[in-house]
Amino acid sequence: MSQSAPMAVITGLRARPVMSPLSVPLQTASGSVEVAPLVLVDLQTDQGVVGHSYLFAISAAHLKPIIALLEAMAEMIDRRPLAPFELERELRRRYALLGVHNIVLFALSAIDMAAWDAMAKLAGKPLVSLLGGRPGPVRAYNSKGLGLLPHDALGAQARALLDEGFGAVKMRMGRARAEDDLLALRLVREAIGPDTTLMCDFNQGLNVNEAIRRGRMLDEQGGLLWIEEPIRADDFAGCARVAQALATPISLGENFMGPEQMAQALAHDCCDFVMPDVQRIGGVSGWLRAAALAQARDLDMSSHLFPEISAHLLAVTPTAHWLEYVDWAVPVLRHAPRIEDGHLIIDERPGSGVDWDEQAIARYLV
Ligand code: SMN
Ligand code: MG
Repeated sequence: MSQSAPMAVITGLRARPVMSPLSVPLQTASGSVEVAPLVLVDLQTDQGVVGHSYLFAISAAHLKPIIALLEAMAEMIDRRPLAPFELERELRRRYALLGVHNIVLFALSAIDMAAWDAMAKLAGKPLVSLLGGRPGPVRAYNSKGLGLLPHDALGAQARALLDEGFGAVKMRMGRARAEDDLLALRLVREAIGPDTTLMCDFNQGLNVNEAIRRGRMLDEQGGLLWIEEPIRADDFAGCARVAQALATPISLGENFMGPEQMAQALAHDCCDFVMPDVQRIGGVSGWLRAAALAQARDLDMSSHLFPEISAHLLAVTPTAHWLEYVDWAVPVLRHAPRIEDGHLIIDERPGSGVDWDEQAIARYLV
């Protein structure tokens, strides 16, 4: 056997808040995003390698509590081996009484992602290779825009999003009147042509009865690959009633809080497609378990936000479906993801695709 390098040990964690400007503001049925509040995490090791990850805090008000959690966890894992599954077990044990949920899970996921990034950098490989896959193209849709815009702005924005190199886009729905969503759908479809893949997202904006009523109208109009989060995301029984009633597939998952909650949701047969979010599902480690749950039920699995690391993960996901592309972290990244012919191209650089542009960070730091 060849001699292997000694196991790296964690020596510190730095979490910095930035406000990253969006190239296209996004208005949804549950609030708008104009600037992305991000927490940038650096996990230091005794071998000089630093692992990176970032979190989306949703609102600037949540930056401080998330950073406080990260700093508390940093003390718990100080001097521990750089072994993500062990870190996860330890942190889950320490947070059992508080509950491994929501922003606790965000912080845990950030540490996990940074630990995997550092391991890949130490191995000199892209994360996808460390996980048993290969770098290459991952099919992606452009999710940057098509918020609840005025009708006359939709066509031009849809075409502009495709012109960035994509063959698929997602539009938001949940206007006060169903007829206005249907008109928006017709206008976007006219602008993108019959063969472009189109998804829609209600961001939990409806109740069960209204979701069934509107969903039937969308079924009739046709042409949507999926209807995302029509109702409250954790009402699994309600989601199951909606999915049962409609022909268009229902996609859920950005609010699955860890693989455990995903399993509970799937036990209700509440959706046709899943799309976990790497900061809520438990980072790389949580994603791998979620991918097995999706595989066991033969459910197509897409990603939510975080396209840089999610591309590596989808490339090793048995039922991989679509990567959601947004550019929200691009202002602080050294390398923007490369998009070609409807795909994000994972390149050969070691790590998870997250490296900082320190000059830009200095500009956006809060
Ligand atoms: C979304 C998520 C987070 C912020 C804005 C919009 C949306 C999506 O649900 O799936 O992209
Ligand atoms: Mg969504």
